[in-house]
Amino acid sequence: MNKEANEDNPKNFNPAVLKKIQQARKMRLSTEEYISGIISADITILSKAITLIESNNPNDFADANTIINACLPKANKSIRIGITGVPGAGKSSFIEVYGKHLTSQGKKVAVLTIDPSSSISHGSILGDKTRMEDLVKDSNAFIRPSASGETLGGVARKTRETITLCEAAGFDTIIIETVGVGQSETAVHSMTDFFLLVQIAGAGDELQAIKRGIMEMADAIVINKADGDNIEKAKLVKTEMNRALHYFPQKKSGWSPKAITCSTKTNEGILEVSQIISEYIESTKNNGFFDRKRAEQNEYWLLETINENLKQDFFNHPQIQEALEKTKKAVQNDETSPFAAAQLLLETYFKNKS
Ligand SMILES: Nc1nc2c(ncn2[C@@H]2O[C@H](COP(=O)(O)OP(=O)(O)O)[C@@H](O)[C@H]2O)c(=O)[nH]1
Ligand SMILES: [Mg+2]
Repeated sequence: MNKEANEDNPKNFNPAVLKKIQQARKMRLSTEEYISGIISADITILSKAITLIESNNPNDFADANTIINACLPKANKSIRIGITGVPGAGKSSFIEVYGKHLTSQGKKVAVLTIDPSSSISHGSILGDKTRMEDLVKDSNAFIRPSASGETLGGVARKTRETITLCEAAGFDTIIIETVGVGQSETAVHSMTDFFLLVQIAGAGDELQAIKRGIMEMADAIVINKADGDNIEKAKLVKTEMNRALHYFPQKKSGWSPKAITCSTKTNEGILEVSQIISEYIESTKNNGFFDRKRAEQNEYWLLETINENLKQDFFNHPQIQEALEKTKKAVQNDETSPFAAAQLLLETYFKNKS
């Protein structure tokens, strides 16, 4: 064996390399190290802390909660923007251009994604990463895809906690992209101040958003890809959208949403969207809606978390799991009513809860 490379002879190691290896080995930091690292805007530590709060290992829960609680007083000072729209509408492209616009003004931007399907379709995340090439390199931007292998409830809770950590690390604008399928819009809407819907002309899904109730949540709609041959079509959709918005009831925010065209290729309309968002924030801060909405969101997440945990505890209870299988059959065969059976199962659960 070559004596030079022997572990007992570390003199031959480049000290910088050795330090890196030692640092990598020391994966686990103390909660104090995490907290001070986040507050001093150390991005490496921020990333590690997010990984810790995303962990499903019960041994990590106490540390994660300590870190989140320590970050809370430093959080809450950002603007949170939710972005939705069908896959391919140009959400990531929009975030890249808008994000660059914000960082060029000295803002610090964190981009998070809510994608409960990411464990199945890694593609969407990879696509996002490559499409935000410029923003990824920007030292005033931080991009973090959502935790994979999670239910929507799990992803949503962790995203909310990630917002807290990013805010404590000094990010003043948090942008959250949803995949635009399923229920993820509702989750993102309930953790952001401003909700932007990205649409495209001619995809046949202009009306989908109305059907699915997403237009009602939107504070603004951008008709993206308004470039080349598509400009006229996009303008037409804009007019249609503005007409449709007119029929929606007045929003509690006192804000009247509007549709505009934009292109992430030509940057047309980006400044206008930026202005709309600023106006919205100013107007809702002035009329008290901004703070009221955040307080309501906190309450919503409190109840949501209790719901989730109770449900999980109930369905994971060994006695319930066994009884549930039998009860399902009994209910299918009309041997008992679903309501009486549910009552019985709940009683069994509470009696056997340690
Ligand atoms: N012509 C045109 N193409 C765009 C525009 N914005 C995005 N795209 C393209 O549309 C595709 C989907 O974009 P992406 O941002 O990944 O959409 P997402 O799935 O909504 O995040 C990509 O190929 C983009 O290059 C635009 O303003 N004009
Ligand atoms: Mg995307």
